[in-house]
Amino acid sequence: MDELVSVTNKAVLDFVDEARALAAPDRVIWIDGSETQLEDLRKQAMATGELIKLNEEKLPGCYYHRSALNDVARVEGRTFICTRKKEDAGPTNNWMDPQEAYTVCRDVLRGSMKGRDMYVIPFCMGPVGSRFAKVGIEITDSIYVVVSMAIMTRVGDEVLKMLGDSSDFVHGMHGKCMLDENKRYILQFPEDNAIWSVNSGYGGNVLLGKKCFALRIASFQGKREGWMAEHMLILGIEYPDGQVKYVAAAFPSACGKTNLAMMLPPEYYSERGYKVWTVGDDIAWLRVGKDGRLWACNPEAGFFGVAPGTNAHSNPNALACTRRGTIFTNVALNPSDKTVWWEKLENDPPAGLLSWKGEPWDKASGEKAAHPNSRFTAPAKNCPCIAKNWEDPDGVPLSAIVFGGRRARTAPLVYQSRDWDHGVFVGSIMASETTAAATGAVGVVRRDPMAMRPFIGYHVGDYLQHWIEMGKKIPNKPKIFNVNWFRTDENGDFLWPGFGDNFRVLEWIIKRCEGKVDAQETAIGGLPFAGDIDLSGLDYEIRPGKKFDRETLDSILTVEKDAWVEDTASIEDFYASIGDRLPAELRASLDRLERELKN
Ligand code: GTP
Ligand code: SPV
Ligand code: MN
Repeated sequence: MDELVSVTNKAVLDFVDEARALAAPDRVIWIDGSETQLEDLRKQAMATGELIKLNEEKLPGCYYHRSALNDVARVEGRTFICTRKKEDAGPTNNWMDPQEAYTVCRDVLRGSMKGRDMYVIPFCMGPVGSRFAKVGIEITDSIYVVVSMAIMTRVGDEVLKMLGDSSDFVHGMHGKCMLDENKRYILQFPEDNAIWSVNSGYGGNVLLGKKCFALRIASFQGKREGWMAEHMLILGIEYPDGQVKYVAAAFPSACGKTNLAMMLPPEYYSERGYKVWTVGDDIAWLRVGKDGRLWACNPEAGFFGVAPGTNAHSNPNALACTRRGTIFTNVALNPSDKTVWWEKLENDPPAGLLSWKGEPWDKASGEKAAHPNSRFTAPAKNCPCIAKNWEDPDGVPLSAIVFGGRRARTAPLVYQSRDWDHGVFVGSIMASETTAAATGAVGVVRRDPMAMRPFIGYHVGDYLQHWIEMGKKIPNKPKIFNVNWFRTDENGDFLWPGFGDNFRVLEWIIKRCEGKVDAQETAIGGLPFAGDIDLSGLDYEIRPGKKFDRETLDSILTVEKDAWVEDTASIEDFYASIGDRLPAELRASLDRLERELKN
């Protein structure tokens, strides 16, 4: 028997009826957002082993989950943009004809929820009631998805109330089905405001509010409506005098957004009263404010963060987020006291760990206890450094936009673009080594414009053009920079200390925005004079016996012409793939770069 509900929105009811007729669940359960209902669902999931309750004293309200072994990351190869015209999906996306896509998915979903419950999750991206917030309805047969969406977004009756009788919502249809990876499909229909996801139960494939909606569908909406949806963290830097400056930064998956968003400034700075406040760690919706500045909102309500590497030194704030009300996925489990572990959490793993696969873990085997893409799903309100204004419907005004990839060589520690259009060029030529956040090879350098390659819901050339057009609408533009925390030496050791010490680079960036420091003009843009990066109190060993010093800093603040000439060849290939939708402004910037590298 279905639960009795009094939903009157015809479009929502039709959508749910259609899903019920197709998937044939035993019952339909409407998620109302109440703690009582969520607790009941967690209990059901515990009974089947889908969730394991963790130690209530050490990790109150926390749960452990393992996904299927074949289902541990986003699947870019099986993610499609289903526009009516193939050319509108562009060269960076897989494309499927919408009619064919619906047919394929219907065949997979048909009868797939027999013997299961179907949950209807009304969710809101952005604070409920905000004029910029957007509503989705996600249908799913996974309790894991329900409880995760309840952390990552705002869910329940208040969202339906906000929607009223409007049909302006994203139709999200998810079914775990048989978790068959050969029939796994993550389908976005930007022209229909719809997302269909089948045969996965993991993260970005199934928490439809996140990458599928807040980036792929929203980027398409933003192009139409004159705003932008970007893969960016948002942070505020508080100065000793109480002023706060905001920065948004786009780094590809697993390239340091959560860490930068929650960073603790080095002691040298914190002692003087500098602080960092988190507004968001993964997604930013950007709009031009009435004051002519660019304003950024975080549409999410939680953090879906990479667990390995998170510890009391690298990111104490992220660790603090995970101490209550958190779901851990694919980390290692300590069954004796029901706590969790992952690589680099502490130096010594406790004895008797079960690996992310659920097997006794043998440290000597060389296998990782936690999957490299294991994650925590934690409420944003847990974050000790969450900005007081993080839910302000207007967002926060940006002083700077920062792009950055994971590159062992070529890209210097930091440089500044000459102006907005050149900044768009700098974002468009971003390249980064692939990581475990998506299936496939790790460590392969690929072009990843604005860290959005897997998330642009339309043609990349049109997307870059939209960036150029937006620049014309922002009278008081943020300055645009590029950073690279990941330069390595010949042994593969990181040359730059990273993490909290990245504050030193942020400080230079804000000084540049305020015209308080000079830069050396080069072919790629403005680089700092090494003396202007404050190294006070910095003590970092690149490897035992080799300390970071001024010389190391010089080495990552130079433009290596040979490497850049090699890079421009690969940029030419990438631009050629974009074809005639490449903005002329970007072509001109590449020509200028090539010319200046010859001098
Ligand atoms: P997604 O959630 O996939 O979008 O990832 P993210 O961009 O938020 O990356 P996150 O901050 O989780 O960092 C991913 C990995 O990069 C972790 O293993 C971190 O330890 C490592 N990392 C983050 N910041 C730095 C840094 O400044 N230097 C170095 N060397 N590693 C870093
Ligand atoms: C990313 O891959 O950029 C993530 C994780 O933030 S997921 O939600 O799985 O996309
Ligand atoms: Mn991300």
